[in-house]
Amino acid sequence: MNSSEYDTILWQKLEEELKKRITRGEVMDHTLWEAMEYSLLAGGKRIRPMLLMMTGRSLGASDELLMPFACALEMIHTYSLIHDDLPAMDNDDYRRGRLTNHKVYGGAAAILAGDGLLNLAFETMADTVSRQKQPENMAKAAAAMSYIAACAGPKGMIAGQIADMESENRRLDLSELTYIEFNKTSRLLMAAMKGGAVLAGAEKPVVDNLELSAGKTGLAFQIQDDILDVEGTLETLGKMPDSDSKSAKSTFVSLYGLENAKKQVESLTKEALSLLNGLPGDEGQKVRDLVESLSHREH
Ligand code: GRG
Repeated sequence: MNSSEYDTILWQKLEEELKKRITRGEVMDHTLWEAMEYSLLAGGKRIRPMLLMMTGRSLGASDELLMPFACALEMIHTYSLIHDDLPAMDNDDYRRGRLTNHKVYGGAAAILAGDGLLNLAFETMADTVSRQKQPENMAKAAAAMSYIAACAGPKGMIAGQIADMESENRRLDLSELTYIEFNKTSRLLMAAMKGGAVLAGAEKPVVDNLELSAGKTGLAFQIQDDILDVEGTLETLGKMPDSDSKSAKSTFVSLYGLENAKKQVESLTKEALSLLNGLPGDEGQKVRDLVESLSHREH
């Protein structure tokens, strides 16, 4: 199997699993589930669940244990995008190549769809923890859930989001911007890569290297996002470009300049990759390939 076949098969498996988990319940809840499904199945790149699966596989975890966590992480990521797009936050009209959730279903349903996805993510992880028959697996699953919660929560992604909201229309310095983006963007990549390693029961030095690598990957990812905001189009990005300059936001491009920002993406990616050197097998190479590909992504 070549590399792109492997990626396609894993991607399809994830899509099927996500579809299964978003099957709606009662007729009265129809709008809620439709709104949740609208954003979850809108064809995101699935970077976080792919990284969780590949890292966990490389270190010997089973798909059965990894898959629910991969799906939960994508649900958390999707909720964050729905809420980020709301008029009270970034007020965006397009996401994943289609109208944003609130543009289609209205603000109240979009808030609830985000809440629904977040809760479904934790239900999915908690069910998986409680289903484990072997105590070691139960402990690994509980530790992964706790770490993912911390990354997504008020000391992680949400901390980054409030700092971002509060810094609008103010020029940030590099350390403030790095704090915001590390929390907003790196944290869920850390949840993916360290989460996969924790589920595999990997040794501490391996887990620590993955966490560090994911942190750098997230910053490179965010700088690339800022570059695409300048260089991309609605067609290539699936959302409006130039939104940052319209909202007078400080970005890595506005602080570093475009060329230096590109150099930063390169050097952070190099550092992230060197921390992944020891990741074993073909699956380890997949993780390195994916991290490397993010540095020249076009959407
Ligand atoms: C609302 C609590 C809360 C948090 C929102 C993630 C986030 C925090 C805001 C998104 C703002 C943004 C565009 C950040 C840039 C990095 C990023 C997370 C981009 C979107 O992720 P991709 O490119 O998206 O992986 P897809 O759609 O492919 O999944």
